[in-house]
Amino acid sequence: MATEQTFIMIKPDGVQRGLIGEVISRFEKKGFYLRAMKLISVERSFAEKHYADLSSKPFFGGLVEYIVSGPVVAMVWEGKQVVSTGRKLVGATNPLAAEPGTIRGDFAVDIGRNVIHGSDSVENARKEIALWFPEGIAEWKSAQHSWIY
Ligand code: RTP
Repeated sequence: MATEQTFIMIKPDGVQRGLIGEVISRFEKKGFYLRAMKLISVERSFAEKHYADLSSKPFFGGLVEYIVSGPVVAMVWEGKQVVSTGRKLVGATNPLAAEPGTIRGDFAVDIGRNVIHGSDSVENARKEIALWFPEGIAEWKSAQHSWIY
């Protein structure tokens, strides 16, 4: 099973509601490594680029408004199969359909305020990491690595 990287973003509602620590804690406790993180507000054009695949959807305008409505936490997490497993930790897009125990299942009710984003494929993770971290990511390895693998 390959070591992967995924892009995780705590959306503006998650930041405003004080869920940053909760999200980080869940990924850390699972055994994934935080490789990069920043709190930033993004421009409309940047949010449109991130969600370009959804530009034809009727909710696109509202989605972009939502993402630019406050700061977000952009993160890169690393580990075995972290892309698909990260999506499991995040939960279904519609929080009412998301299982309890997932982040959306535990902390959200509205699809338009669903707290968190997670890359849906290794290829999209690569693109999103390049978009959000054009400065690159510092090399390091956790001292706990051998206790998890
Ligand atoms: P994300 O990209 O944010 O991780 O979400 P996702 O893969 O689970 O879902 P996706 O279909 O890519 O949708 C992106 C975000 O758009 C908002 N959305 N609103 N019907 C609606 O009003 C609707 N559908 C989607 C959600 O914030 C979703 O996370």
